[in-house]
Amino acid sequence: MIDEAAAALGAAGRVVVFTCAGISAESGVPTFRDDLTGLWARYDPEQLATPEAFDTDPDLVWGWYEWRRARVRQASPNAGHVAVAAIEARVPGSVVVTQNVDDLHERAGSTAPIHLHGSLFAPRCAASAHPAELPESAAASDGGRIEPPRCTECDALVRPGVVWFGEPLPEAALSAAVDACGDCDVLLTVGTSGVVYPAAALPLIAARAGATVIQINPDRTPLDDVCTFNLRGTAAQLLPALVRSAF
Ligand code: BV8
Repeated sequence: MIDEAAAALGAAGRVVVFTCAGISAESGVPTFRDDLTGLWARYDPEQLATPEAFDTDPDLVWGWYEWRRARVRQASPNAGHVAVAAIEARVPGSVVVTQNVDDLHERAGSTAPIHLHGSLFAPRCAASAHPAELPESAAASDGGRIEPPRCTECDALVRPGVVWFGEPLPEAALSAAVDACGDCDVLLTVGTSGVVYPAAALPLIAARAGATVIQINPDRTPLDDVCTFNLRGTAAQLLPALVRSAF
């Protein structure tokens, strides 16, 4: 099956690579399905990643994002991220769309991945959305609660530059992603559980537009029936093999 999928990828003029938490798992960045560890073990990520949680306990939520930022800083892109950058190099005009808030695609050489859910490296004022400076060092360990910095303009709290549950996605990013998916020959979906919307609808948009949809995931997901090829395995194993066979 990987050779058939590779043939479709090799023949494609317009490719969308849609990546999610699974592609960063082999870099040591926990997915949302993985249980949180240490101090965070007793929290549900979907509870912490909400405006309500930040209103209730900003130090807890800021501490959690600083802990995640420290983990990403310590991590390195894996062969999956590198293969995505290789696809971009081989297929001009290909688009990388990610749900991830880490910067591993950029560190692997991807030019301008579309971050649907924001970034750990773009804090902003919680009141005016004015961009804010990142504190010097991210919390080194399970630092727990950390008081968020204050906005230099209006002294309001600074919040992480991510999209929380219940918040709308950045319009420009979402419409660029929807347009690219509605007009591609091949969409590669890598390491998503396919449950978080509206992002999870993107492979469906591509399939309905007649694209070949290739899924890479060690497990079954709700996207299986939408996909032309379901490749069971990990991103760092299968993406390089797919690229080698396609180009
Ligand atoms: C909104 C940033 C409206 C923050 C994130 C329709 C139906 C049902 C619910 C909804 C719906 N529409 C909206 C909702 C509500 C909600 C939602 O989808 N809830 C879900 C949980 C049911 N959506 C929202 O709230 C969205 N906003 O709808 O706003 C609105 C509109 C106008 C005005 C006001 C409001 C916002 C959603 C974005 C939330 N922010 N992240 C942060 O990171 O802290 S989501 C976050 O979780 C990630 O970004 C990612 O998107 C998601 C995790 O999903 P995955 O990436 O798929 O990862 P997961 O851990 O789930 O799975 C990992 C997969 O990888 C597994 O399948 C595993 O098998 C695989 N894997 C593991 N290892 C590997 C691997 N694969 C390959 N290789 C490996 N090595």
